[in-house]
Amino acid sequence: MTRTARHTICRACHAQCALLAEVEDGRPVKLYGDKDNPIYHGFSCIKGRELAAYHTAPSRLLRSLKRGADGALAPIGSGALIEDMADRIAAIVDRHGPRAVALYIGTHGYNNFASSAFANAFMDAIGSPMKFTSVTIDQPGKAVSLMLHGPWLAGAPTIEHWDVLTLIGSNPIVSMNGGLGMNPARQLHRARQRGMKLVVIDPRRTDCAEQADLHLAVRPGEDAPVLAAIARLLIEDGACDHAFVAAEADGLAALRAAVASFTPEMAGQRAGLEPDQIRAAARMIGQARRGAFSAGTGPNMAGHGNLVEYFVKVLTTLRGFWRREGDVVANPGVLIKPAPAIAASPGPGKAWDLGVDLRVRGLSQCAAGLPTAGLAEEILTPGEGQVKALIVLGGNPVLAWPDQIKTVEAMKALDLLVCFDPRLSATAKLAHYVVAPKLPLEVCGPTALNEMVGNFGPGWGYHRPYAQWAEPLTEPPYGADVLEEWQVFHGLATRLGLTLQITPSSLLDPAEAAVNRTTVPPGAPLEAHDVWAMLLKGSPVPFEAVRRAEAGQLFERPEVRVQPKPAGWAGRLDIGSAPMMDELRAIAAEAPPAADPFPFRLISRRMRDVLNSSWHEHDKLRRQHATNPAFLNPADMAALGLADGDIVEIESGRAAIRGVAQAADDVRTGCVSMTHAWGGAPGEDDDPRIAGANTGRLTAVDRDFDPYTGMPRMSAIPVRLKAISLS
Ligand SMILES: Nc1nc2c(c(=O)[nH]1)N[C@H]1C(S)=C(S)[C@@H](COP(=O)(O)OP(=O)(O)OC[C@H]3O[C@@H](n4cnc5c(=O)[nH]c(N)nc54)[C@H](O)[C@@H]3O)O[C@H]1N2
Ligand SMILES: Nc1nc2c(c(=O)[nH]1)N[C@H]1C(S)=C(S)[C@@H](COP(=O)(O)OP(=O)(O)OC[C@H]3O[C@@H](n4cnc5c(=O)[nH]c(N)nc54)[C@H](O)[C@@H]3O)O[C@H]1N2
Ligand code: SF4
Ligand SMILES: [Mo]
Repeated sequence: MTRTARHTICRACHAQCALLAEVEDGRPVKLYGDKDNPIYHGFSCIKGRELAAYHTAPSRLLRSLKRGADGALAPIGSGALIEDMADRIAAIVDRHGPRAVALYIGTHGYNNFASSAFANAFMDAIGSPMKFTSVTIDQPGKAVSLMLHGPWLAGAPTIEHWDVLTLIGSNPIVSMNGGLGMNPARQLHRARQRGMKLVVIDPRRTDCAEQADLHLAVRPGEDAPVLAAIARLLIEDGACDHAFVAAEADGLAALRAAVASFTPEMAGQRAGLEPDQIRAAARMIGQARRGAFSAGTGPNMAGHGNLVEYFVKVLTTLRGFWRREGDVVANPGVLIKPAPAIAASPGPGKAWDLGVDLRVRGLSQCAAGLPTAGLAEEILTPGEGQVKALIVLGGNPVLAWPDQIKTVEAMKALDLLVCFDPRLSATAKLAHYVVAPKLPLEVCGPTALNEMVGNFGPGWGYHRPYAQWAEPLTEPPYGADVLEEWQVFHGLATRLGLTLQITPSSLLDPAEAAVNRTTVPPGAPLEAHDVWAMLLKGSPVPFEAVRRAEAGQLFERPEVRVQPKPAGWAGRLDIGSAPMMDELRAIAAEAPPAADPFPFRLISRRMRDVLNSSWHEHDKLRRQHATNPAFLNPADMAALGLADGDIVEIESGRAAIRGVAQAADDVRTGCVSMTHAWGGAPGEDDDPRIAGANTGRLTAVDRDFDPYTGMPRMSAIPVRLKAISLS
């Protein structure tokens, strides 16, 4: 037996870490972080190190499944699968029109861009606009607020230039969300050694909060008042960069008026903080020469997500923390072509009503996409345009969407549910077809996803011109009949005689991407490399060069400096957006809360060893937490008469779930901190000690929802608790 070491890319989450694999007889036997990698410096997490086992897990589907006349799922060969599915889709389009077919791309539909590109092209080819993704149940406020504020074309400086970082409900040391880049703990350590200050606003003392200079343990859902108070203090105390604001932004007067009532006392009262804590944060931010703000899923899901993300941008503008004329652009792009580096903004754009309307709750396509929180109702609402077929690509609606009760009802109401999933997920269990895909180490691909998310904000993606390419490291297990997702969509199109137009992922400008599409006629012979050449068309570094970067490397790029704003440029940022200022005024006008029948707040979180609904069955990773505990402050545990391992009933206005209580002194009192995407479907998961509990069941999509994204509260959910016993 010979053991060889090979480079590969972990594709278990968006971070795309560089791994070294020890391969024996064509099988990876050991995976670990590559300490020589210039970006990751040896970083990996347990999921990446266990990625090989993920490929050979007993739960993995090695063949696709079809539901037969007897109602049971049975294996089907990939050729027959494609023909069968294509005919079912065609019949639905013929009978109900193309809008009856919807696509939902979840977390694992992005890592291989070929999957999402072919899925979207297939939807275009059948003529359906009903393309949904998990982005609208994640942090949609990022895209919505970007349009309300306007993008700053030159972007933000990278971490080595920050004197202060403010994290609002995000824990990148565990989640790899934005803020700290790759190898987040190392980045934070180095930045702090250099003197960077860290402010964390989070009801939980997170891994990042442990290292913060200031931790504001905010009451869930009360971030907007705190940020408004910080904005007010910056403006009042002269820490606002008035020259930058005057030159580049409109709306200061409207902002000043809207934040006027948000004194540190008023915001502190709402948020359960000392006014001096808010003053201290404003001072730290106000004294920094440069810095950054990054918000995560917590506040995005806690009721005022757009407003919080809007304030992230407004505060950046008030402090002039953007990249300026003459600054070096640290990463001028390798796989993804960035916006032109000009010290200017094209100005705000439309954030909703972007062309496609849903038939429910007055929702429309927003800047983050079609509201996924409205899709279950689209399926359940009869009439012209009703969705009858759903293709789920790497997602798990039953466990991950808000309002689990309605979601399951919708999945069951479909004429056709297709799930691309390597295991029989809670959603796949309800499907008519389960398509078994190849897994990451069996396919080729680059680090394009992580470079792409570099556009989400500071501390996302790569802070250097880095890329890696991976060839397949291993074959699918013996006897498997699995395809890449793009091959299935190409097969469906071929069967239906449809031509696919493949849009490059490298070109973010829609007009430029459109003219660089590649036409794929039905039956065209295609290899994975041909597909990647289409997807990387127009990339700053040509595909052929990237393909040689199997170890992951920095690329020599001509230096790019931020260019001055061209004469006569009209676009300006907007820091006083009317709908955002109205939302803020409505918060200020809220009456103080009366006696609350639901006095606790259930708050979202991530756990290191699982990724949403994935990795729950993995033995090695289950050792720490077999399920998703209900983490509670010890004082609350005592008051409720709960001990570790006891069962607690968590009841909202919508439903009740049962959780396993666990004391955690990092959780603010009055909060239950619990991760999502566990449990089974309603009626299925009796014992939370075995299956966990589904927090999505506590929410209702048609109550307390955001008018633009349709998202109900998925964090800061009002609940009441009581100890119960399970017999
Ligand atoms: N209450 C509450 N709800 C939430 C959240 C929260 O914090 N609180 N978080 C929200 C967020 S941020 C998100 S992103 C969504 C997640 O929503 P989803 O993306 O819909 O959910 P996941 O559980 O990530 O589903 C991923 C599925 O992909 C499958 N899979 C794994 N590998 C592959 C592969 O290689 N190919 C294919 N085709 N499939 C694969 C997995 O088995 C799994 O079934 O949930 C949201 N829901
Ligand atoms: N290990 C691991 N990594 C993951 C995932 C995973 O499941 N496991 N999921 C991936 C996905 S899909 C995503 S979108 C990212 C998300 O990445 P992050 O947004 O960083 O996710 P979390 O670690 O849950 O951090 C959210 C924080 O918000 C806090 N919070 C909850 N409610 C509020 C509130 O009202 N206000 C404030 N200020 N804070 C609040 C929580 O206490 C928590 O610490 O992580 C990704 N990475
Ligand atoms: S952080 Fe994500 S990409 Fe990196 S090793 Fe863990 S799962 Fe893989
Ligand atoms: Mo997410």
